[in-house]
Amino acid sequence: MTSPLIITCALVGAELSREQQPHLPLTPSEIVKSGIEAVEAGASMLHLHVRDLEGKPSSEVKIFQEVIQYIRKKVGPIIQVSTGGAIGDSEQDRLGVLECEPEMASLSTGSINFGNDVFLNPLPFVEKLAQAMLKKNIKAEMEIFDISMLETGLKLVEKSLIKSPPHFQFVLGVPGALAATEKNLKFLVEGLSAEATWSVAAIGRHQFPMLELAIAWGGHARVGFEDNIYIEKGVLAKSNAELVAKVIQLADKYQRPVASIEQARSILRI
Ligand code: KMH
Ligand code: ZN
Repeated sequence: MTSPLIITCALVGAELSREQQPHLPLTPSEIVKSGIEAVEAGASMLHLHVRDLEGKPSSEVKIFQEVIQYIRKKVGPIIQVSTGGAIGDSEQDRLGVLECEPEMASLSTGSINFGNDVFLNPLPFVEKLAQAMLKKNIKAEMEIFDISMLETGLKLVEKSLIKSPPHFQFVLGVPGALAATEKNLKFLVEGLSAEATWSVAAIGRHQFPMLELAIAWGGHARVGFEDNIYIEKGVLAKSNAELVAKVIQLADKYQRPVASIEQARSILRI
C-alpha cells in the first residue's frame, strides 16, 4: 500500500477578502466552523491564521487560543499556527503566536517578493523563530517559496535548529517567487534527504495540478482558501471542505489512502 497522504487545509490566510471569496471564513467562529468541516472532510492538519471580529488579520494570542480550543473540542487535528502572519507584522507579534502552544508552526526561511509587497524574513529572525519553536517543542513546517529558501532550510537542519525529521512545504506560484512548474518541484524534492517529509501548496489555478504531482510522487498536499478560492476554472469553491474533497479524489486516483490525524502525527513524528 502506498503511504498515507497528509492533507493540510489553510483556511483563510491574511490576504483574501469577502469580495474575492464570499464564503471566506472571517470571524473566529466562522474559522472554527470551517476548520471543523475541513477536518471532517479529511484534513488532518489545519494551517491557521486568524482574523479579528471585523475580519482583519490578527496576531492576537487570545484569538488563536480561542479558535484552537473550539476546534480541538470538536475534532483534534494537528494545529499549525502561521508565524508568517500578514505582510508587515512585527517580529514580536510573529513570535508571540507561539505562546498558544500549537503542535506545529510555519517557518518561512527567507525573504521574497510577494506580489507587490516584500515578505521579510531576515536570517537572524528565522533562527530566532526556529530556536523558540525548539524550546517549546513545536515542530516547524519550513515554508519554501523559492530555491534559496530550501538552502537556508537545509542549513537550519544542519545546525540542529529543526526537530527531526524536517518537514517542508513547497509554496509555489506566489507572484514574485518561484513559479509552479513540474521542473521546479522536481528540483526541490531532489534536494531533500531521505528522512525529510514534504508537501505542496500552490497558488490559484496551479493548486490542483501541482497537488496531483505531489500526490503521485509521494509527498503531501495543502489546499484551502489561503492558496486558491476556485473549485474549477471560473467556479468559486463553496467551502474549504469542498477543496479538501477534491484532493481526496486525486488521492484515490493514485491509490493514496488519506492519513488519519494519528497517522499524520506518526508520519511527522509529533
Ligand atoms: N501571509 C503571508 C505574508 C505563513 O503563513 O507562514 C505569509 C504566509 C506564510 O502566509
Ligand atoms: Zn499562511
